Amino acid sequence: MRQHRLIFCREHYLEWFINQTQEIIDHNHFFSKSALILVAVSGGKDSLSLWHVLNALGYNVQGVHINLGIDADTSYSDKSEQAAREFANKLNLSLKVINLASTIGHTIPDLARLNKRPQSRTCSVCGTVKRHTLNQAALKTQVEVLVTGHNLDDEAALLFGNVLGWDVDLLRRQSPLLLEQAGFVRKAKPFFRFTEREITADAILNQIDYIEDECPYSLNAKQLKYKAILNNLEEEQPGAKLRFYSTFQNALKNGLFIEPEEKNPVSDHRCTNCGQPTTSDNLCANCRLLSRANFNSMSA
Ligand code: Q46
Ligand code: ZN
Repeated sequence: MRQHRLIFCREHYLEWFINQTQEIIDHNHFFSKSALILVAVSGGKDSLSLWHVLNALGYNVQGVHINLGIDADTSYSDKSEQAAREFANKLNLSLKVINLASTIGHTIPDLARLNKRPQSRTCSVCGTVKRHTLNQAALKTQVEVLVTGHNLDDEAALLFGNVLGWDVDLLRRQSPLLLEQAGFVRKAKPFFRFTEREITADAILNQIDYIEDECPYSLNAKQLKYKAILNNLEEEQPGAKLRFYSTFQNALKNGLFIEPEEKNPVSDHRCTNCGQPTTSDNLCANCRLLSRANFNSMSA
């Protein structure tokens, strides 16, 4: 690991990884040992490794998986669900599976199509629905915190995209910890300092059976291009990704992009359908997607 100037054998790598995770959680005050934690489990290496390490550290964790109904031909979503279920069974952990086709009547590709979104915008539909569904699941199970397996590569690429567009609202909210506020559960990303490669090493060394297939929609995603750019930079300047992300976080803490007090739109309104907070006067983004899809499928 050139960015840390460290070389480990298997045993010491696993020890380093688990200790680092604990340190990141404590240093950032993510959650306490007594908290009930919901892990968003996709079936990929990041979320399974996160679930594994939190369980090993003695946290009270349960999982939630959303079957998105993606790619009937290659069974991408079904294989992801299977990986999550097998992992839960192996470790005797509790997992709740939410199948979108049964709960809301549409898969993600259907929702995108019925909302007349081009294929390239499927991820934004998926992101809206996932955020909504996970928040709802966390509120229902009354957990204290929802955790996701986002890693440094994800966070740095997201930051890069937000900086390219100078999207101040998104920049202001880009944090590994989002505090609980009316209608929104507390969210944490305990792996935000680990690179994808470091997490893959943990998953392989722990013999975690994760799904290696990529979601078919991820191939066009801008995020992948940003990751490639940052990886090139990292190759030349080890530690560049971590510096880019952590100096931004420090700047945020020091008041960069402080939200004007009068401009806190989140808690102003509630969705008239589901009751979750929204900036709109009527339906939240998730319920707008559903209502358009239902309308268009009836009139098709
Ligand atoms: S699952 Fe959904 Fe991702 Fe697939 S459709 Fe895009 S956002 S790429 S993490
Ligand atoms: Zn709603």
